[in-house]
Amino acid sequence: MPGSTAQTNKFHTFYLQQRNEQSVTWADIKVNHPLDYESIKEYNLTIRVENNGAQQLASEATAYIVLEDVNDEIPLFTEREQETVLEGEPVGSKVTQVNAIDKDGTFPNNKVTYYVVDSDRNEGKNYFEINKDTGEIFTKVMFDREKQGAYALEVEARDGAASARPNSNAQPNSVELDLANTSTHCKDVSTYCQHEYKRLDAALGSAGAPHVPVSLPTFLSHRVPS
Ligand SMILES: [Ca+2]
Ligand SMILES: [Ca+2]
Ligand SMILES: [Ca+2]
Repeated sequence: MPGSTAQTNKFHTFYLQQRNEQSVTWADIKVNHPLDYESIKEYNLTIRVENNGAQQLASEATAYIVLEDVNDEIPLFTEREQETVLEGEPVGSKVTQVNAIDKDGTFPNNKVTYYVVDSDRNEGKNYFEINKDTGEIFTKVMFDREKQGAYALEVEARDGAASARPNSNAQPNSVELDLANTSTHCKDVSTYCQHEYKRLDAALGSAGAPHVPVSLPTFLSHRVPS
């Protein structure tokens, strides 16, 4: 019997299918569509049985259905940023901190670990390192703006269990983020800095699209050095 809420089967998430075995009638509880732990974790179904006799008799029972979490959510970065680091700063200086959220309901399906992407096209991989637990990014070299003024860095967020998504080959879910880092020596000349930022924006607009089929927030933050 459908109740008044989703948890009590208002939307016919579950249905009963009767079958007869020898002289016993069974009722199997089946689902009409896939369930999502992140939306509803428990259901509470009222099941009613009636006879067909002249005097109608009936009784009701309650079935509690408790879902188990699977690793179906992908970590997503909460922002996509450009950051600056001053040239001449010592090795190990903190540049920024990235953050990704995994909406899975339980550990380790929602445990996020960060990596610098180890690919040839990742320009920044030799210049920055990332704390795998916190997402803090640090410099590995001392920068010289006259040699190179900006670096593109790709970082990855990965969750902590084999994926339950189709075609995942039991690998964790992961997503990559392109980050533009610029080394600058113009801390006090804000007009010049803004010009530099605009130039970076333009570059990002054309070439900075995420290269994985996962939607990232298009929010791009500016932090003009003060
Ligand atoms: Ca889910
Ligand atoms: Ca996950
Ligand atoms: Ca899940």
